[in-house]
Amino acid sequence: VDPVVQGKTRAEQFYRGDKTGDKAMSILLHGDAAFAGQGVVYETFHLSDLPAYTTHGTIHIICNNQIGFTTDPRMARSSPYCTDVARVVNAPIFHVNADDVDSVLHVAKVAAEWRCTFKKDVVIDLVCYRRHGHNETDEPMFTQPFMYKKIHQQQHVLKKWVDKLISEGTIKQEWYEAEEDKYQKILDDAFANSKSPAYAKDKNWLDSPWKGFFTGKGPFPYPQTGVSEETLKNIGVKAHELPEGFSLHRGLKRVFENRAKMLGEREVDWALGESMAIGSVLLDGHHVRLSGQDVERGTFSHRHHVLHDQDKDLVFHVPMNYLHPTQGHYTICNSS
Ligand SMILES: Cc1ncc(C[n+]2csc(CCOP(=O)(O)OP(=O)(O)O)c2C)c(N)n1
Repeated sequence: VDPVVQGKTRAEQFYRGDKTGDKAMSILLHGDAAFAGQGVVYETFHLSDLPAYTTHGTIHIICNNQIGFTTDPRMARSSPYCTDVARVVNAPIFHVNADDVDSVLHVAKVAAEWRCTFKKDVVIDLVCYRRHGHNETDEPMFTQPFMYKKIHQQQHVLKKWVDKLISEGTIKQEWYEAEEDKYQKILDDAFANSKSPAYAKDKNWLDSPWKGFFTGKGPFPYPQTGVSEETLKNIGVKAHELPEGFSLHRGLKRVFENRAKMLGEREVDWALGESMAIGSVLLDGHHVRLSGQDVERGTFSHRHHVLHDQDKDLVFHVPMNYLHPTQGHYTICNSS
C-alpha cells in the first residue's frame, strides 16, 4: 500500500494547494520482514524526493517484532538492520526499545520535528516482540521455542510503564484503573456488537453504503461523454502551438506538420487521439495527471507532451496547459 498512500497524500496536497507538505502528510506503518523484503518499499523511497512525486517527507514506523511469520531475521534479510533500505536516501533512522515508552515518545517527537523542519523521510524502528503467534492458529513454540520462553516471562509493556508512572507520582492507581476500564468497555462493546451480523455488515465495514449513499443517484445513467468535432479540432490545433521564439526540434516540426495535415483531413493517429481525449477532460475543468517512466515523450516517441527548447537549456513547454484559460491543470511527469 505504500505508493497508494503516497499517491493519495500527493493528491490531497495538490487539491489543497499545499506545495510544502504543511497541510497533509503520510505516516507508513511497516512490518520488519516486509520492510526489508518487499521491493515496493525501495521503489517508494526512490520516489520520495522526486519533484513530481514527493509528499515532502513521510514518517515510517517499523513494528519490528523481530520475526516474519515464522522466519528469523537471519533467514529473512542480508543486511544487519531491517531498516537499512532507508539508507539509500540518507533518511535518519531511530532504533528504539519499544518497551521503553518514554524513549519511544521522545523519538516520535524528534522524528516529527525532523519531518516538519527538513521535509524529508524519517524512520522509527520500534524494536519489540510479538507476544502471541502470527495469527490465531499459529503456535510460535514450534519454530522459536527459546525466544517464546523468554517472551512469556516478559512483563507487559503497559504494566511496566504504569508501575513507573505511579511510583514516580505522575498518575494515581485509581486514575489508571478508571482509564483501563473505559478502554476495556470499548473493546467489550465492540466484541458484543460483532456477534450481530447486521451491525458488523452495515456499520463497521468501510465498503458498506452509508445513509443517503444511493439517494438521487440511481439507476446510474451513462453520462454524455461525447465532444463536438469543433472542440476536438480546437484541441488538436492548440496542443501543437508554441510560444514566441521557442526552438522546436527539426524532426518534431515534421511530426507536428503531419498532425496538422491529419486534422485537415479528419484523421487521427494514436497520439492525436490521446491529446484530444486528455484535452477534452482538461477543458471540462478536471486536473489530469499522467505519471510514470518516460511518459513525457512516450516510450515509443509518439506523445511529446513536454517540448524541450533546442537552443536554451532547461526551457520546456507543455502545450496542453495552454488550451483554454479555464481548463484544469495538466501534470505530466517522468519517473524512475
Ligand atoms: C508478497 C508476500 N509474501 C509473503 C507473504 C506471506 N506473509 C504474510 S505475513 C508474513 C510475514 C510478515 O512479517 P512482518 O513484515 O515482520 O510483519 P508482522 O506480521 O511481523 O507484523 C509473510 C511472509 C505475503 N503476505 N505477501
